[in-house]
Amino acid sequence: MRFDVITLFPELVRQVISCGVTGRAAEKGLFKLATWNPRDYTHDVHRTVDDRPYGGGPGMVMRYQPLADALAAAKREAGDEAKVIYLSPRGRRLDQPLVNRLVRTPGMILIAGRYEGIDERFIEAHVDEEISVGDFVLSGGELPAMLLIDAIVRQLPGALGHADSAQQDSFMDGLLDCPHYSRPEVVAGREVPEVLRSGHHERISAWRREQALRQTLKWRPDLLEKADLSDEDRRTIERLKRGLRSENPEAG
Ligand code: 9D3
Repeated sequence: MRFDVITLFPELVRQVISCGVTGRAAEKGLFKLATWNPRDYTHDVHRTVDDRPYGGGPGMVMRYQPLADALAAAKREAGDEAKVIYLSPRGRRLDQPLVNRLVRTPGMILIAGRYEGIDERFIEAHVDEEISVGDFVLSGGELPAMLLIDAIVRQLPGALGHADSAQQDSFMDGLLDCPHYSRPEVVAGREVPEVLRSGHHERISAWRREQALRQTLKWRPDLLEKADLSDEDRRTIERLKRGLRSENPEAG
């Protein structure tokens, strides 16, 4: 897999991706990252990448030509088939199903914008897909591009030390995770739940499933509508709801 990122801050993207899981995956050769700076494709002495918006208004717009020339350079290395993705506040919201689809593509060219955005004609002419990371305002597309790369790379076979962590992530897909504990057995007067020390693997699995349902009911009840639930899960949820209501009679 390869990622080509078109960005005014290539060192930022490289530094973040070089850390942790993504850094080790790069060392293992699981993916390649190349960056392309539109500023390197300008022709004026000031190396101008932005200009004032037609029609007036605040802020600046990224110029078409440096972006198009940076993209052409990226495509010469990535290949003409590489999908071009623009990280954009108006795009489709990133979620795990979208990540899982992108994991199955050989690579992509990511466009990270700055200022108020990029010239619309660049999007019309060159962009295949627009992706947003959520309904809040950021200063540019670099963090969203890094976030997307991180989410994809950790799904690549061999990226995680623990062989089936990614598998387990997608297995648990739809529910929040259960709580985790490590040594010592007692800390600040709080004990590790007894069942986790019992060595009884069936009881541990049942406990973790119930905890996952409990966390989801408490923090993200909306997720339960789409989650893949067994009849046993549904009975557990009804029992947990009765428990929650007696703790907090105001809530649903
Ligand atoms: C005043 C209208 N703003 C649009 C919401 C202008 C604007 C703000 C921030 C235009 C671009 C940006 C920079 N944001 C991104 O490049 C971006 C982004 C984001 O701000 N939120 C969530 N996902 C993304 S993906 C790229």
